[in-house]
Amino acid sequence: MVERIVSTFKDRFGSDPLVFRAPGRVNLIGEHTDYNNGFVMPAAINRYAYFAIKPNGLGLYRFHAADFRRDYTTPVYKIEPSNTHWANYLLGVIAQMVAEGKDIPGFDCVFGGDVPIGAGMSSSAAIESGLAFALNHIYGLGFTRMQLAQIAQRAEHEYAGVKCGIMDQFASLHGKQNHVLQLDCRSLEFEPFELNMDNHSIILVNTGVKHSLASSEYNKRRQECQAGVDILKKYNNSIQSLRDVTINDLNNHKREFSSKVWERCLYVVEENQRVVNAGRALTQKDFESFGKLMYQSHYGLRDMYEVSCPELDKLVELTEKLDYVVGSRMMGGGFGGCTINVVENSHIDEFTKCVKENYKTPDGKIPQIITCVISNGAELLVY
Ligand code: GAF
Repeated sequence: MVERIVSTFKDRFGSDPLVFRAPGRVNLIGEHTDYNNGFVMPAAINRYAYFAIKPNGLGLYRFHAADFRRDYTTPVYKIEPSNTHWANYLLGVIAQMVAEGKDIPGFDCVFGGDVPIGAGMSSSAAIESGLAFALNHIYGLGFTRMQLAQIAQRAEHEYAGVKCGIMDQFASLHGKQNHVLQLDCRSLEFEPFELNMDNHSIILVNTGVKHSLASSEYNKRRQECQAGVDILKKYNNSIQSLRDVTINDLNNHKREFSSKVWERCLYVVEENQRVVNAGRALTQKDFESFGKLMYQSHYGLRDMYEVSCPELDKLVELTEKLDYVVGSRMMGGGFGGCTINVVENSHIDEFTKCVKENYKTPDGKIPQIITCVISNGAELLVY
């Protein structure tokens, strides 16, 4: 991948670039909690967006998307959302840096990667975070990794139209080899803890579908959670987000909630508690309890938060009968993408065989099955 990006850069722009990469992520548990100021447990994985980049002194941003063989060029004074969908992830980052008062002179950039698109593994966050990290380095902008994550998150809000939380960009920038990151999305404090899964592995199965309502429903969930907070804060003005809400609060005011909003809020409050319990289970190497929490998370996402889909449900249901799978659930925003599974190492082949025999993607293919290696966050590469 690095060679391909560098040689494409040399062919197109005729000089030697610096090369950066930023990873995609998995999330062990804690879904749709980040934008509710709650807890998440992501980890960066060995799938990356790569960037070959160099200032050009021409007053132009010149991008080449190696995976689609497409170009996009714009003068530095004209940063605005584009009709070219992929360019928005990059332009959004520049726009946010400019909004922070930084001067971003023209540069050339070839990028590409191997984070599957639409699989819930944060290919877009890897692109935003990777460019943010690269620009911070080449122009000496002085942002911290957390500030870069916030810039990348705002880029997604403003230029991609998805009002995402901080989890994906955070994980792409802060990943640590063999560690999961337990993040408190309210204080932004986090603790990387070593993931010692003994004789288990984390395996993703890609449904091969991404339903088109993913981003509109995502933004709707955010609004529904806010609607719940607005009700509860009339009674307790210290409530700023669902993170500050207890199940008692919800029960006490249930009559004021529509049934949908109540279920959304209850899911989030319960999921936050699951992340805390899951952290404890993992440190005690109690994989059975951890697995149960994963299933509960999935059922909540399916029945109360309503962001799953038949393909994800089918893959999770398939594992319920397999005693060598300790836990399984949909991962990420939902409406397609991957399930995350914790599987005993001695049965990985059996698991793979079972999935292949019982699930086909909508175009009739065998689903992609990925064994995850937990990796470092965004970095400069020596090539
Ligand atoms: C997507 C978003 F980008 C994240 O911020 C997070 O909300 C996730 O969905 C759901 O947990 O990946």
